[in-house]
Amino acid sequence: NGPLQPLCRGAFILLEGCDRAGKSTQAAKLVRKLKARGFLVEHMRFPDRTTPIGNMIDAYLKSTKELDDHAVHLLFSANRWECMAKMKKLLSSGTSIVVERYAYSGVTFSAAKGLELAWCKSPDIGLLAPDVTLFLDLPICEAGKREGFGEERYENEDFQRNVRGLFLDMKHDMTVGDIQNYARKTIDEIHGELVASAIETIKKCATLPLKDL
Ligand code: DGP
Ligand code: NA
Ligand code: NA
Repeated sequence: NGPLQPLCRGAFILLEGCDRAGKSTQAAKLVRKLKARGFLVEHMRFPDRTTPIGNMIDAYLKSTKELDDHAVHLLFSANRWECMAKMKKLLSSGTSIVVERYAYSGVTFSAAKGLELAWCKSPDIGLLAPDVTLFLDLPICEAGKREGFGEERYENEDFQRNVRGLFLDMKHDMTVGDIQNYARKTIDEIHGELVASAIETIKKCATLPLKDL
């Protein structure tokens, strides 16, 4: 008969950064740690290559398919839109999500090809907004030395330098969360800071409404 407990929603925690910056490693470690601490959490990544739209994106990234730059841009955005229902359901049922890449990658990768910034942003307007964006900012020359760099389209140092510049320009744009830089630290140091930031975000957002980009 006491007061109703407010239903706590999950937090949308986004990891962004250039290629080979360590997002997948950090996302996996973060999800494991949050689960071990008793939080409900799921790991997601964009592009989600498992859907029909994701299959087209995958073929494009592996250069087995050529596509117009605008068409590709819209496919990446559509790939985020098709996951919105699932993401909203998880968050509103109290599960947090750790997501690799999102609309920042969408805008920066296309703008780095020369597409107009405002045009690049428009298809992502209305997507669920992240509660915090954790930007892994590895120097491009170091990313370029990492295993596998160069296997996919976009993985060349000049292009990645452009993308990084655009990421940094967008710091105060398109998000309601902070962007934090995690450069030049060890995997475990970065991990510790991401865990602290994620837990702070989960607590802070529990009773706040979800927002859109
Ligand atoms: P990943 O699976 O995180 O390595 O991403 C694959 C590649 O696709 C990587 O080079 C980044 C790029 N990418 C991710 N999201 C987008 C997007 O929305 N638009 C474009 N053009 N590229 C993207
Ligand atoms: Na990649
Ligand atoms: Na990755």
